[in-house]
Amino acid sequence: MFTKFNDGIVVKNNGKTLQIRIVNSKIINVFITDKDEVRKDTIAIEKRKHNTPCNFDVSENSDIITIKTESLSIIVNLNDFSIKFLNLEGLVINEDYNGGVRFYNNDIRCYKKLNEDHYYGFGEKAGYLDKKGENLEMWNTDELMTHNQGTKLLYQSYPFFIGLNKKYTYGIFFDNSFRSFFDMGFESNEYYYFGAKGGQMNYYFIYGENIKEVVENYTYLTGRINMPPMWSLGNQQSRYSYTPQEKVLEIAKTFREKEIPCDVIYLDIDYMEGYRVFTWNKETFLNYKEMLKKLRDMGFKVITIVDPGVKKDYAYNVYREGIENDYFVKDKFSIPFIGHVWPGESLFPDFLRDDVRHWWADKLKDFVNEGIDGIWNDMNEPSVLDGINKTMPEDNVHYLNGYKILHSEAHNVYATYMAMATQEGLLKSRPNERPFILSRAAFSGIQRYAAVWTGDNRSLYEHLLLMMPMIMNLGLSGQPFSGSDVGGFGDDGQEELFIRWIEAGVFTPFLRIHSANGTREQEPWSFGKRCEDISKKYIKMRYEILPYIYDLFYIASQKGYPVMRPLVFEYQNDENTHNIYDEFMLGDNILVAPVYLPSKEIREVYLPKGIWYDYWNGKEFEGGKHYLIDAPIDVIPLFVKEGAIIPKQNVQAYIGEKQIDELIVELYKGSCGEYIHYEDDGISIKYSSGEYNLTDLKFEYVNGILKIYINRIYSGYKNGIKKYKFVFKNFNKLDKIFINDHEYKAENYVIEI
Ligand code: MIG
Repeated sequence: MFTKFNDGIVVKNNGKTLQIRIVNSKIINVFITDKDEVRKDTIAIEKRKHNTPCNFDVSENSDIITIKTESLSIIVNLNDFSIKFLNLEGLVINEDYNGGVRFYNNDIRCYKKLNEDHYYGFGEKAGYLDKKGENLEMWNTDELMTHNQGTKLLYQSYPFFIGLNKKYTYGIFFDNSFRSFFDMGFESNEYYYFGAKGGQMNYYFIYGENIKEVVENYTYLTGRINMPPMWSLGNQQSRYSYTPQEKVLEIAKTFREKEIPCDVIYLDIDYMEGYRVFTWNKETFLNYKEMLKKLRDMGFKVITIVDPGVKKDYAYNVYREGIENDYFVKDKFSIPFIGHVWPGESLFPDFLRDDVRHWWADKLKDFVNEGIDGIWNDMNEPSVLDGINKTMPEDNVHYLNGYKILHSEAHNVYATYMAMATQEGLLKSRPNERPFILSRAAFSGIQRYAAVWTGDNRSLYEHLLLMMPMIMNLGLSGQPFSGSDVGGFGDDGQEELFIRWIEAGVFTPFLRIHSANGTREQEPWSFGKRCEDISKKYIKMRYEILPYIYDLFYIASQKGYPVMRPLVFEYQNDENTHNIYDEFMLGDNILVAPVYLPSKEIREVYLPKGIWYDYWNGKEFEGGKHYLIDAPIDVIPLFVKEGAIIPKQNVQAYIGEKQIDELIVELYKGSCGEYIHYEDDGISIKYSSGEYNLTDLKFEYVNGILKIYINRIYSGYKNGIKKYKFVFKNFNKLDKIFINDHEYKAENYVIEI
């Protein structure tokens, strides 16, 4: 009945074909079709040169086929192709409901039994952390009037979720770029389903012993972030728009004068000439080269916005080249499609085509060569202001790998292909530097090309709260590098709200202050001295804990783990954590509990099991309980786990201002602790050929004796740390301290070596 191949099996029955591929022992690809067609990957799947061959056995017994890998059994019913996944103990982890897959013309669905308590992931969705009981939809959408908690469609699409119950965890990635649907127990308490308005029933069942492993396996499939340039982890300032050039320089200077660290300044759409991409406004940015040089001299990086829409204007070379070479997306009559965006009538490069991406990359290269450090892609859903449903018609025509596809299929991946073109352009300009791209729209796999932000929020406390589950679910969906417009984009910023937002924002992976035109100015000093001082305190703290944050990006690049994590990611066995969306973990050592209500100087905090130390005053707490924590306006509740090791460094005005030779290592009391610290030059791609260091820091603490071990486990980077300063937190009794078996005396709980 079935044919066995080296990566799986194919079975045909009742006019349907089922293909099961064993990607590895825990990642199983299921493809079912009622047509004569081959399975297609979307851009989400990372192309790998070497897929590790995986052993599996297949057996057939009347109507049942059983496939066994080292971790799973997959049982297929040959009558209806329904599938069950079991672990090695024989526990059913996931099973089709009522026959599983259905095809209704242009609507395909896969029904599953609903046995899970929680569903996480789905990328950038408003609402809470857990999506059980909701119906969700994936269609990249520019919510023009700014979104709210209930908004269904946002800018990005990640057809991926994680199911959790008391006994197991798994993920499902539905590799389909059409408009897709996920009904997670909205319609029924017995089943859930996912489906799409077209394309293929092509999904991956992803097993993991816990959420961590599911995310690791999901990102094995869809790829992991490359190390970002270190400056992109610094503080970034934006506004729609800083114009003219003198204003940009004034903002930059103010940061330096006030000694508020800042690495990046953004130029929003008004720097362009009539919103023509790759041009500069001849009046307001006449001397842009001089401005760029001055910014560089002050240690600023510059990121400009680049939208996809190319202005229809015969006198404009980008438009002419695009038309002459036939690079734009076409309508159903094969005529280049024209839609209204910022430049007025505009055309949209078909980024799905290789030749179009190379062309765009060349344009971009010349543009950034003049002194631009990174690119911000906006309006790339693509948003069309006068379009039906805010975008282009679904029967518009694109070409992918030489084949015609319709916009209904290209829509959700358009931005990711644009990010790919942008990455190519930045690398053409500076082949040895790490590119930085910020994108508004995205599809699964975007982490290989760009960071994202959560689009047009508002200056409301509700939006400060909302950014937490959004960034956490993005992290669980393979995108570790995201942030929100700090202070809020729409509506006028307010002093207290800004303070609370910056307090939380410095612990999010991407830190950028941004606000809309016409709203109240929103720089750290715009709301008076109190706000300026508190903002400065927290932005400085961001620069202090940069080694810790950078290490988390290293882990993200290796394992796909989020930088900003929901508590359930670390404490899955503690059910109290399962839907906490107003606290988060920065890595596995720091718990952050932002205040997100006005005039609140106290907040309730849940601490998971274990011992925790209040970051500010060292007070010890026993976890597994809720506490009321004082949070005066300049304090965000922060807790550090027992046995934590936190690397820090001295504050700089911007990253790279000073050569940093010293690593400050804070050890928090516990019977033991271990931490791996990563270093490289922070800017070049040399780390990818081995120019980095890994240092294992470890301690044991028994009967007042502390033994520390520093062990260089990989050495490839020469300009690394030369000095360590150990700081001991909460160790009330330190009789003897050894570092690599030499005894040291601590002065004021500090040792420098
Ligand atoms: O239609 O470029 O989300 O960050 O400032 C508005 C102007 C277009 C939307 C982005 C926002 C940006 C703004 N853009």
